Amino acid sequence: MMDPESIELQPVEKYNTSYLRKDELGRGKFGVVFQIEDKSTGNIMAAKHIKIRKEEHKKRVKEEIGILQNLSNPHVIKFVEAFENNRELILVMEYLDGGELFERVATEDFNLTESDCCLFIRQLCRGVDYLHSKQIVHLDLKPENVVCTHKDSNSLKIIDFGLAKKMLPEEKFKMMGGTPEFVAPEVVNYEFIDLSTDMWSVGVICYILLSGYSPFMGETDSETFSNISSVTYDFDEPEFDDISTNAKDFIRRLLLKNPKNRMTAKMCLDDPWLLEKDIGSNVLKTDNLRKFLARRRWQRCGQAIRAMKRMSGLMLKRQSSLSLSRAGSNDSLCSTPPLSRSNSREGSPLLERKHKPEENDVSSESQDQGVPGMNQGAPGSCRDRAPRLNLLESRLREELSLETLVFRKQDIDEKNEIKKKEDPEKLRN
Ligand code: PIT
Repeated sequence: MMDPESIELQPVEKYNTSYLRKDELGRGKFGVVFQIEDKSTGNIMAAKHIKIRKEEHKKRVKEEIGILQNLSNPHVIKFVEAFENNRELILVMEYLDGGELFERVATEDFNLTESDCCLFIRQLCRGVDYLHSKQIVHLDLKPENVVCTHKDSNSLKIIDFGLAKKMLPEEKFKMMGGTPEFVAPEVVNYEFIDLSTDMWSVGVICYILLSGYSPFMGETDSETFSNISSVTYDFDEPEFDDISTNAKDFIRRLLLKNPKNRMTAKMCLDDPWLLEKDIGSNVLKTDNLRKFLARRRWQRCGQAIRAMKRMSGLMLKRQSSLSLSRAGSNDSLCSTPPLSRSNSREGSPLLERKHKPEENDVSSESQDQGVPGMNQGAPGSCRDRAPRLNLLESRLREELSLETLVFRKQDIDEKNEIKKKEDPEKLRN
C-alpha cells in the first residue's frame, strides 16, 4: 500500500462541479454519507464527507483511501474517487440502495430461514476472506456495516473501512475502539489483534442474525466487556430451539477466546453449516431482531445525550474561565440548558439482554466524566449565545456520528475489577 502521506487527491471544487448532493444516507465514524448524482451521467453514487480537524486525522482517512482504492470484490463496497481541501475529505463510492441487511430481513414480509442466514453469512465470509487475503483487517464488522446492494436482491457488501488496517508482516498491533457488543476479547484486553479479530465479529453477527439476541450484551459497557472477556454466552434462549446444531457449532468455532483457535474466513466457507448441510428449514421469528434494531437506534440516542452532556460540560468550563476573567459579569450563567439525568444503559425500554437481568437501572452516567456544576446553571442574559450554540451544534453533529465508540478507560478498568472478583488468579496471567 502507498504511504498515506503521498496520496494526492482532487480539489473539492471539482467535486462540487461534478456532483449534486442529495439525501443523507447515514452517519458513520467521523463522517456523513450522502447520496450524490453525477451531473454529467445522472448516475447515483454515495459520498462520505469527513471533516478534518487534525493532520493526524487526515493521515488516517488517507490510509482508509489507500485501503479502499485497492479493493475489488463483489462483497466489498467499490471506491470511485476522493477529494480534499483544508477542512474536508470526500470519498465517492458506489451507491448501494438495499439498506442495512438486518433492517431488510427484520421486515414482517421477509420470511427469514436458516438457509437465508447461510446465504448472507457466506457472502460476508467471502468478503472478509477477500480482505484477509490482502492482509486487511476491517476491525468494525457489525450489522450496520453489512449493506444489501439492491432493494430486490439478497447480495450484500461490507462498508465502512474507517478502522480498517493493513497488517504488515511482523507488525504487532493493538487497538482500543470498535463497538462494545461486537469487539473481540483481545480488543477488550488490549492485546495484539490480527485477522482473526474480524472472525469473532462474524460469530457475533451470525448469532444475532439467527436469534435477535446480542450474545455478550450486558447492562453496562463494563459488563459487556466482562462477558466478552470471559466468553460468557449460551444458546439457551427458546429462539435457538429450532436452530440446527451445525449453526451453533459454526458460531462456537468463531466465539473462541484464543484468536488462533477461531476458524479463518476460508475455513468458514468449507464449514458444513455454510455448505447448508443439515440445516433448519423453519421460518425464524424476527421479533427479537426488530427489538435489537430498535435498541441500536436507541443506543445512538443515548450517545447523543452523552455527547450533549460532554459538550455542555465543555461549554460550562469555558464559560467559567471566561467569567473569571470578566469578574462580576453575569455571563457565567450562559449555559446550554441543563440536561436531565438520563439514566439506564442508553436508556432503552426495549433493552434486550442476555445476562444479569436483575438490575434495570444501572446508569451509564456513573461512568461518564462528571461535569461539575452542570445542573447549577440558571437562565441568564448572554450576549454571545448564538455563536456558542452554533459551535455546540456543529460539535454535536460530529459527536453524534460517532457510532463507533472509543472505549472509556473506566469501562475497561471496571471490567478488570469484575474479573478480579471472579477470578483473581486469571487477571494475573
Ligand atoms: C452506500 C450506501 C449506504 C452507505 C454507504 C454507501 C457507506 C459506505 C461507506 C462508509 C464508510 C466507508 C466506506 C464506505 O469508510 O447506505 O452506497 O465510512
